[in-house]
Amino acid sequence: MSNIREIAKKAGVGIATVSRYLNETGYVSDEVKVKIQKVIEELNYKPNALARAIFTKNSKTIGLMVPNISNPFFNQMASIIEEYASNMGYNILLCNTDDNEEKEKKYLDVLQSHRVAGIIVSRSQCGEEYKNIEIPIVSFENHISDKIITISSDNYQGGRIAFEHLYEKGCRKILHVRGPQTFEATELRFKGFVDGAKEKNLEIDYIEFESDFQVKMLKENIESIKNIRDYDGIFVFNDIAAATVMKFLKKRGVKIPEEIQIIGFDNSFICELVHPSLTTISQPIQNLGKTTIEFLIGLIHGEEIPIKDYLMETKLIKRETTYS
Ligand code: XLF
Repeated sequence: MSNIREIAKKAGVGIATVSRYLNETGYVSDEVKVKIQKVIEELNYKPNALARAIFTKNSKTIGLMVPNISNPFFNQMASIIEEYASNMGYNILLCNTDDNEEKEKKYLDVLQSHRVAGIIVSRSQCGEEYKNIEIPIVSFENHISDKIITISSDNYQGGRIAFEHLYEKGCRKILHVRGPQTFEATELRFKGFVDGAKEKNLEIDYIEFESDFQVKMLKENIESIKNIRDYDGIFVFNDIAAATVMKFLKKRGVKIPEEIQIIGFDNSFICELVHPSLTTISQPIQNLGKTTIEFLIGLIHGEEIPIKDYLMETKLIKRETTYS
């Protein structure tokens, strides 16, 4: 494989000039740039990214940890982040943690050893591990520490909106399918929903899902509900789980929305793929993704961004699983 010495020799310039050109660390005239670039292409030279990262202190690579790549919400979020990062000259190293603490810790080590310039972590299941990390970090949803920016939707408000909608549409026997208790976002949705119900002196039943990443697991959970026809409204903690609940209801011959109205959370593309189309609470995914990556790149470039929790508004998207 060709190296920097050969490039310098073939281009008739010094090694230091080639290094300045490759690492963008100093002046190189336009004429010399063209010469060097021509030789690079002739030799099909590929710079050693890791060596360059150590030298320039910016690998131009960002670690993106997602909890569940098969959830439509997170694959949509990952592609928004990837597109923005790429436009800013950054590459993404994607890690799927499966909401597993050990996997997250392992990826944290891997990302650091690859000298990433910064890390975005979604729904983190760790805390301590982030304390001594010096590279910029932005957290999506779970709050890790007061030294790390957290970005999320206003999940509490979303839970309240979901309750108000079901109540307004006449539901009085309501079931909530709650997310795992380690998901801060879905716990807030649950709290907002229950607080709304309390104001109307209504009791809410709930069952808890253990995860959102295996449809099979969700299915087993929902199939354990025997008395589903006792309910006239269901709020499910996210859209992928809501689609699973809908499948189960239909299998039991329940008419949606005539017998049971149902509402999800996210506004991911599956809302339009299921039948009837799913009413949901939208997370402003475009804005969440863009702000997360913008903040991270800002921190990498040394910008002063206030370290706090940033909340983004949610809103009701009415479709066919609730009355219009
Ligand atoms: O972590 C929460 C639960 O699932 C996240 O925002 C999601 O709603 C995505 O589907």
